[in-house]
Parts: sequence; structure tokens; C-alpha cells
Amino acid sequence: MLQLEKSAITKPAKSAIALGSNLGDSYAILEAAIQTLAQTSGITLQAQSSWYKTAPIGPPQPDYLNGCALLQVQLTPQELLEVVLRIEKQFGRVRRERWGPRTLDIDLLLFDDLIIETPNLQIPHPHMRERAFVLIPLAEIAPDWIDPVSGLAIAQLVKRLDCSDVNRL
Ligand code: PH2
Ligand code: MG
Ligand code: MG
Repeated sequence: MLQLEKSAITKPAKSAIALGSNLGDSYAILEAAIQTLAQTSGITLQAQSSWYKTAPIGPPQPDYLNGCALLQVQLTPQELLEVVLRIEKQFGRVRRERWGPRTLDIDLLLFDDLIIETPNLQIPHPHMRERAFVLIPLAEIAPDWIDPVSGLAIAQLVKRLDCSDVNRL
């Protein structure tokens, strides 16, 4: 019988992700994480934003470097989540306090026009609409993507926020 790999028959999807780091050599870590993603089977890197230096949200901690990327994926959202969790671990992520400092954080923001509400994965990312450190880089590479929850484009969402603490590197 003809054996087709799952990836060969799944229609590619588009996903937007956010990356952040505020421990270690953040720039080198983020660039290496993007390259690791780009080399992962089932993932094609389509666009990468600039990196931004951003004031921390949450407990007192160093400034972050943040950016976003657009991926074409032949993976389910759950499979993509497993890939990014594995890459976070590979770059030394240790989970301590919520919203505390980290060598690498990769969050799934959008996946086609899907709305997913499961205990370990929510898409669109539940906090993306209020975070300038997410929306400013995302607006650079996907201004017209419509957030399926609010019905607003990323370029519209970013206009509602104070963007003063997010500065291009
Ligand atoms: N991530 C957090 C908490 N606070 N602040 C900035 N500036 N950038 C982040 O990526 C960030 C944060 C939890 O994921
Ligand atoms: Mg995060
Ligand atoms: Mg995260």
C-alpha cells in the first residue's frame, strides 16, 4: 500500500509566534532559536521582525529583547507547541516564577484563523492584544492579519497601545 507521510498530505498552515529573552546573551539566543525553528522539519520561516528592547512587564527584572516571526507549518498547533517547548528547553529555559526572567520564551500567537481554548494552549495568545512588545514586531511582518477574536487587524490593535517602552534595537 502507498504510504504517505502525514506532512505530505496536510495543507500548510500559517502561524505567528513571539520570541523574548532577558537572561544571557539574548540577541545570540534569539537568533539561534530562529535558525533552529527554520531548520525544523515541517516548518518554513517566512518572515522575521526586527528585535526590540522592551521594558519588562511583571516583576522587576532586566529589559527584554522581543521579536516575532511568521512560519509556514505542516504541523498541528499541538505539534508546533511541542517544537517550541523543546527549543525553549534546548536554550536553557528553566520555569520558575510566572512572568519572571527567562533565557528564551516562545509563544504561539496566531494559527490560521483558528480559536483554540485548551488547558495547555490558547490561540490567539490571550494577552497579545494588550502587549506592545508583541504587537509592534508583529505589525512589522503581519499588519493585515485579522485577530479572529476581536475581528481587528494587527495594525489596528497596535494603535490602541502605548508604544513608548518598545524600541527597535
Ligand atoms: N514576557 C513575559 C512577562 N513580561 N515583558 C517584556 N517586555 N517582554 C516579554 O517577552 C515578557 C515580559 C512573560 O512571557
Ligand atoms: Mg510569554
Ligand atoms: Mg511562554
